[in-house]
Amino acid sequence: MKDSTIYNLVKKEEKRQREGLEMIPSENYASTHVRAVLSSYLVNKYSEGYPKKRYYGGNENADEVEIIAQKRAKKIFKVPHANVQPYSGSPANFAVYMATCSPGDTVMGQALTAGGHLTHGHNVSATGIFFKPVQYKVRRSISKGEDLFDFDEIRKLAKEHKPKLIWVGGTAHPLIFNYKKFGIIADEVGAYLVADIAHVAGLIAGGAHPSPVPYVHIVTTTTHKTLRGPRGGLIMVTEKGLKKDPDLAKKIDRAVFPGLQGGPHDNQTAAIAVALYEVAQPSFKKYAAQIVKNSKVLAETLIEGGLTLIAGRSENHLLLVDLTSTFGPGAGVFAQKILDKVGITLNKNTVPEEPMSPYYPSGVRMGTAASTTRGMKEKEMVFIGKTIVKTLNFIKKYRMPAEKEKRTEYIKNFENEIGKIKELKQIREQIKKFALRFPIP
Ligand code: DSN
Repeated sequence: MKDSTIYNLVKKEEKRQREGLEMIPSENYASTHVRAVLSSYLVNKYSEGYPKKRYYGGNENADEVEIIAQKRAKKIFKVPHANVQPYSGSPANFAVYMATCSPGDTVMGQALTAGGHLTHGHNVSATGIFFKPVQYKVRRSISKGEDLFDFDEIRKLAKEHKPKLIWVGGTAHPLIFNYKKFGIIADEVGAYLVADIAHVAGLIAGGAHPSPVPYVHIVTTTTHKTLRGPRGGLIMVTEKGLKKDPDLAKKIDRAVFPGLQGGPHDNQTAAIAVALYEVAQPSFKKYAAQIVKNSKVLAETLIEGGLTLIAGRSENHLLLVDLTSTFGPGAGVFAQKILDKVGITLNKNTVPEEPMSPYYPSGVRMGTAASTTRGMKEKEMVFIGKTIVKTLNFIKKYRMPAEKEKRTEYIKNFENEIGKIKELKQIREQIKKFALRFPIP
């Protein structure tokens, strides 16, 4: 018995992914092996507990799978403890709060609108509701070579609020994180320091980026972004973490289960193990290096095309375009929509000191992890960058209304008008032809 409704939608999604360019920096293409294991018989199993200490029978294979996933994570990231059970990044991060804080404790993280993450203490997230968040920001414009962070300001905030926990890591941060400087500040105030490396885990694992491990107590990550695995999460405890609290690994494990989750998703654990096997191959090193090279070339191409980038550069897999000076506040909406029309998928994003809101933001965020998986290199990045610039030219005459109530109508009209532009249809065909030259796994 086949559910043709869902089957057809899955096939349509496959076509969309093949014929378009995935430039959302948190997306990637998992290998066929990862996808196969995800739909294996492990999907049927219940394994509450940890290997050799389960609450159900029949776990001899699930135990081995989880032990292998743990071993591979520890070896790749050079840590003494890894928990591979978090369902994804947000539960992984919440488990860290459970293990290290009590409700109401002060915590500190990079503001979402400044490139951080919801779970680093944003006010609408459980992490900002059950804990007392202090948020640090970044500078909007810096000179060449400068860091986006103002470390004097971050130190001042930490000393004033004495957080129990500090987060370093973000989702829209185009530069390498200076984990060492964050480590010094955390030590000065006696806070736990957690690196959320969800975006750059693959770059760290592949040796293209420095590791936070010597400077932080805990590391969390998702497994599906630059790490190129299934959707999932990892929490790792470092030697520094065990020195601060010898029970930290146990506390993390207890926070994940039974604190927050029930049975682990064994099929997901197996797929994480497969992804980590792939990460350990020499080809992954080349992949990680190529992601960064591609991102730099894409950044240069966009700048040459007249666009403004936050930090003026990219040092990792992503770049954040500030559209305020070129197309006005809120232009991220127009940019995402018009690029969707030509088959280039990226996301609207807030910029530091965002003048509008997360729903009508003034920037777009894009990345190179997925296109690099397809085998695209510098030459292809130049083509993509030029196509983005050419396409964005068509949003020149639009300005997001300042009055909120006028926006829905205005955007509808914008969509109608761009739907009639012949050149956009031609660009869509070019992108399709180009994308099909680079197969997806
Ligand atoms: N949604 C992820 C991202 O796009 O960066 C973060 O959770």
